[in-house]
Amino acid sequence: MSLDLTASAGYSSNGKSPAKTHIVYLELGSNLGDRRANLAAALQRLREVVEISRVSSVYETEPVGYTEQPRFFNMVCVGRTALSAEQLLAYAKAIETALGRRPTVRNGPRPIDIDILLYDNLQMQAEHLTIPHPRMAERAFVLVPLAEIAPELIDPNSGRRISELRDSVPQDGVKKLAESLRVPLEHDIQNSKPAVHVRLGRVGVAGLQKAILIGNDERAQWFQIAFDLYADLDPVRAGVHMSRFSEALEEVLDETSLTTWPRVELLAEHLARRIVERQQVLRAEAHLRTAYPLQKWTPISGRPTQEVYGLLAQAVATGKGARRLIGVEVEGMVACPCAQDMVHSFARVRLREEGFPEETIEKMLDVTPLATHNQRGRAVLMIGSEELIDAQELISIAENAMSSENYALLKRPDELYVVNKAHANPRFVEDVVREMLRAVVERYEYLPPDTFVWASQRNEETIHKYDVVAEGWGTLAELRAEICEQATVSHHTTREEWLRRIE
Ligand code: PH2
Ligand code: MG
Ligand code: MG
Repeated sequence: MSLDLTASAGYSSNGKSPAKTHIVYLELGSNLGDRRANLAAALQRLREVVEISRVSSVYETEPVGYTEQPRFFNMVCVGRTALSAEQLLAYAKAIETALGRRPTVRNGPRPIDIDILLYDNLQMQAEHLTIPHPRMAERAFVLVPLAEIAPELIDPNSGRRISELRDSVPQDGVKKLAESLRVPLEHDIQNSKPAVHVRLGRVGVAGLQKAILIGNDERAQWFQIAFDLYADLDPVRAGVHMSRFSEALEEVLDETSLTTWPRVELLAEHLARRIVERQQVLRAEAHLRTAYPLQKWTPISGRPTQEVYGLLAQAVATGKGARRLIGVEVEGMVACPCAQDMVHSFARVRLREEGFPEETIEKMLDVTPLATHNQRGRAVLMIGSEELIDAQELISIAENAMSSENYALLKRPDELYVVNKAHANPRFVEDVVREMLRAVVERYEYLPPDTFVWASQRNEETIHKYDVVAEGWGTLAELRAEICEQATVSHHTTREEWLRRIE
């Protein structure tokens, strides 16, 4: 099965950014505070404007110039930037200040110093900025780390290679540290043995949030998606590597084209498969949830209104393959048939007491909307299929299964319409779920018998302090047998069973 979500352009997590076309070499130095942490913090902030491609080792160096000060940690890095040299200088100064640098004597001690060494082949001399850096050709604390990452680079001033320049200066005050910014970790605790030898079915991260731009040039939209990602865990492994879940997510988003309108179920499947590989586990799960806004019109006044639905996807993958579900969550209005029937009887009694003839009473009861208690209901409808199922169709099936749809915006004539509609279609939670199942069987006649369906309804009761709930599920084969042939089905395949049937 292809996981390509189509076409060309890839996903974007941060919209469009300007092309980073200038190559810049920077030198970092620190001789106050936690020098390694200062270098790391400066690099981290620089990454906001420079796409850093290489960093040198860290060197401990004798202070040059003003020598009555602590030894420096120095390093250089190279990257691409969209900023001009002046903009980059201003940005570097802002980082220095943010990291605690205060004005002192020239060449005095500082928590961080960020110098532009080279900017493309630029040669410039301004009051506050000279490029190439005016003293770089004589400074071993610059040339040694620079030659480490770019020995063949030509200094535009002298026309000489950096490695040559390095060889022309004494290097005894410059010592490479055994460990640069990373300190080696001695133990892989996660891969050690746990105290108790038992398999865990689900270990992972829940509520991981990510904003993703989905769509193409004509229609693109940001979706704030929440991810729950799980792996199963061998009895002999102490833990999963939690960071690999978000890494897997980043990788999958980088590789996946999300130009087609939300196909979150494919994203879920791709993710579950990737987690199996990255975590080296037998089974992984991905659950996604996002808001799905649709443009609707109010029923009578025809006003445009944005209605927000829930879009859900779940996938399970093993080494052998994957299965996925797409689903929707829809709010609507549900009127209680039982209370309405009591109101009906009561109204008849009252009308008789008032002396109306039976025939008139029947007519009145027929044409007058009758009171009942109504609730805000929430339907969830999910389909497990290899086919791509249109979420909007599921939304309309779920919405139509309730007494009435509801709206964010209603003018008074619309309100009357909704109230009348709900009272003309009273439903129990059971009715709502059964209607969803029936409508799915009718709508998806073409889908194979192994297709899975799951429907639930939860009503926030107004006459009670609790909610009422109904759920139904099964394969299309089972539901068709029951609904179309009134057959007795002894067991309905559960979601877990269906998800486990991976060839
Ligand atoms: N920076 C200076 C002056 N002297 N000496 C060493 N070893 N490292 C430096 O980064 C450094 C220096 C002015 O910025
Ligand atoms: Mg300097
Ligand atoms: Mg400086």
